[in-house]
Amino acid sequence: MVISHKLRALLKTAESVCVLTGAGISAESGVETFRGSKGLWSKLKPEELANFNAFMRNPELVWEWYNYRKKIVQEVTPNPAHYALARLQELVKDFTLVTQNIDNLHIRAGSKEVLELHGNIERSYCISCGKFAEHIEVTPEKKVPHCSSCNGIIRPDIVWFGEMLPEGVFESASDAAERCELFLTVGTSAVVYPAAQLPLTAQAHGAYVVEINMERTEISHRLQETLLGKAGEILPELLKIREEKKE
Ligand code: BV8
Ligand code: ZN
Repeated sequence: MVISHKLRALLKTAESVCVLTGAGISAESGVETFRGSKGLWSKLKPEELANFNAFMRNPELVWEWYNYRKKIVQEVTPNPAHYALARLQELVKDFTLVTQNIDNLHIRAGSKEVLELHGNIERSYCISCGKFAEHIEVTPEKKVPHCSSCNGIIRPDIVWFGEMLPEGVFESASDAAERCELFLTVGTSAVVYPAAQLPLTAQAHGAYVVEINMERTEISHRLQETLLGKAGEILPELLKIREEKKE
């Protein structure tokens, strides 16, 4: 993999860096991605599951899907890509990590103040009173958890299609994209908006935008550089260049 002089120089000097991650960064941990041949969506259609109406129509099915994903997520561990970003955050003064993932792996790898655009599978809340549910047990008989205060239906704290992103989170992510010198987009097919807008915002504000992905995406042609390969191999390489700066 060839790293350009420009990227090498920025890795040594940049003091403002913004990173957007997608499902691809968790692939090497064993978490399925959404699109692509073996992707989650190949078996299930997002409109059938990841939207509020589908949930209200069939909460059992949607809970079954999220419990299946929650089980996987709890069984896997962060991979070198997650750890490289957690370490990079310690070396860059103004560092913002924005993720589309709901798998909690960045937090488990030690990243701080992660901007979770699409929520987090470890959190759930009551759709009637909004109370966050602590650790909920979904028993086989009671497939859909109900609120301990008002008995309302509990839903995963995840942003479904057609839903607004959490208050203020996308704004903070856009601010970071606007002010950064270096923007990395890692492991995302860049088809879901408004998340996919962030690399383009960074680009429009003069940042050097680098894509790290297994394949080219819909925005590759608009970016300065695409490094094709595994995030778990490439990100540790980029971190090494930053670490050299320290000596
Ligand atoms: C909103 C639920 C506004 C959580 C998800 C028409 C055109 C444009 C936009 C729209 C449109 N119609 C509707 C929209 C808006 C819609 C959208 O963007 N739809 C797309 C599909 C067309 N967006 C929304 O609805 C958003 N809300 O816009 O509200 C609004 C305005 C007014 C009033 C009300 C609302 C909400 C978006 C959030 C949706 N939730 N999922 C869950 O169950 O997880 S989206 C889902 O896709 C996931 O959350 C995931 O995060 C997201 C993006 O997927 P990726 O992370 O990119 O994963 P993917 O598999 O696609 O790609 C992985 C990549 O990694 C691949 O390229 C692969 O090659 C690579 N890879 C694999 N292995 C590796 C690797 N790379 C590196 N290393 C490896 N080892
Ligand atoms: Zn309630």
